[in-house]
Amino acid sequence: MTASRIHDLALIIEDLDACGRLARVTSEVDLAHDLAGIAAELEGGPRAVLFEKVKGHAAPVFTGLYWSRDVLAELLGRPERALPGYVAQCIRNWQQRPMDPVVVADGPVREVTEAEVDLAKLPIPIHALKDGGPYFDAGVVVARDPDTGVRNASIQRFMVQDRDTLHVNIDAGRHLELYLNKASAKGRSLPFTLNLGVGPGLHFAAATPAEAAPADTDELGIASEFHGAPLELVRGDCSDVELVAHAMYALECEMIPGELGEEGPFAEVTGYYARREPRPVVHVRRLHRRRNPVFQTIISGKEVWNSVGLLGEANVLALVSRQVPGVKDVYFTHGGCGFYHAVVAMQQKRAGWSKQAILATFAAFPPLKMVTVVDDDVDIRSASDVEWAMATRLDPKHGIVVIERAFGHGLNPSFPDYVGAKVGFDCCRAFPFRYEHDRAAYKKVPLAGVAIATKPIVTRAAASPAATGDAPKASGGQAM
Ligand SMILES: Cc1cc2nc3c(=O)[nH]c(=O)nc-3n(C[C@H](O)[C@H](O)[C@H](O)COP(=O)(O)O)c2cc1C
Ligand SMILES: [Mn+2]
Repeated sequence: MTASRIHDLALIIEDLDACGRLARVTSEVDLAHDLAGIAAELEGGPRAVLFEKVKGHAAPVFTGLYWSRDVLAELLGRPERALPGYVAQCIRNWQQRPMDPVVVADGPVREVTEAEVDLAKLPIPIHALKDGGPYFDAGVVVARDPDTGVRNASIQRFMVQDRDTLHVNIDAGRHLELYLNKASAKGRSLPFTLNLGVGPGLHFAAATPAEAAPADTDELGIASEFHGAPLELVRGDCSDVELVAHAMYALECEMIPGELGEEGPFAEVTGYYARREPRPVVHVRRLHRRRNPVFQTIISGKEVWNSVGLLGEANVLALVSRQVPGVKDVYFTHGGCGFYHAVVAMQQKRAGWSKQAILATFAAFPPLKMVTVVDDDVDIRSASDVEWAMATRLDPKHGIVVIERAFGHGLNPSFPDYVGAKVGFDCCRAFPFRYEHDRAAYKKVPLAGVAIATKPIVTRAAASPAATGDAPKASGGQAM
């Protein structure tokens, strides 16, 4: 897939289909729970999914673009393990010489402007069983700093309240919160656009953490870097905030400071429901769309772990490898929700630097709760390999760092009101290295040239499911 096509979700879907990376669900599906239920079964598989027939709607629903790093690697034309380094490089390029977006005269997102806003016309799914309603959870918010006019991009979840009202969750410390507070101080409302159905360049730009993209920079330029060309915007009708020219839908919205409405529950990236609480109200003033739009949704889980997680990894790698010589690679584990547990690989150069790596990693990404540092002979993407380092190299008396009452991520139930304890595990060999910590290794022998004879495996009665009383699992439908 070429960089010049990843700015447009319609082209991405075409390309995924052409290389066998798209599953089409052709049965009719209900937006309430069924669509997400099917997506949850297919989550993490080798294909993204297009729900072609959605009950009561003409537009299809697309999901799964980020749930497999293999698909992402294919999309970005890079080996999977090179992704954090590639993303870090794009962000570094942008920091050094930003390629600002351009405003163009027209774009696909303005093919249709609805005479009146009616969100019931959009195929917005209800995901988990206890979710408070249908949600936009994959749209990119573009807003302007009320003081400086600098643009910001972010992703927030929006619960649909009625035909033209949303309630939004803005986590503490987000730039959108800062902008809303600034608008409030000026006694003004905050206009923004919500752009639905975009490619990974813009999605990543929006998910770039504040530590890499401070509030005084236009982080839309990060998308330009991924695309290899300036991101295209078009003017809206209601304010000076632009729409993303190649989005599927763009909603022109307004928040009036102080206006709150109940939002939640929502099945979150943590595997828990986010609580229902009063959160900012959003008025949708205008709705633009393509003539044939596709609605993108993300079920909280692997897709977020691979997008927020990948951006977090890239940023930690960029910052920490500069601060602590010897840091080679970073992985945000899926068990850690892509947010809370970083595993860092390093080649130790001096005693004590593995502890420095723990401190620098926590500083580089505030939502982290756990940091595990291992030597670079450990596969940081393998939970059992990391456990091996912990089981054989961690000195529990001196290698565990606990930081109490630190700022963390409010969605994590062990951080009530964003405050909790963090823990770092130094699972590196004692430095300088001693013989007993040398990892045993075998000669790498390619099996291609080795003749191996086998017989089919025969399962004896005692090991078969029938003998243990477990019924074999029914296998309906086509395997993905
Ligand atoms: C799919 C997805 C959903 C997200 N949902 C929210 C959300 O509901 N609220 C929020 O504050 N951040 C959410 N985030 C994280 C922010 O978008 C992300 O941290 C971003 O960097 C914030 O931008 P800012 O640094 O400009 O504030 C989400 C991220 C992704 C990828
Ligand atoms: Mn920002």
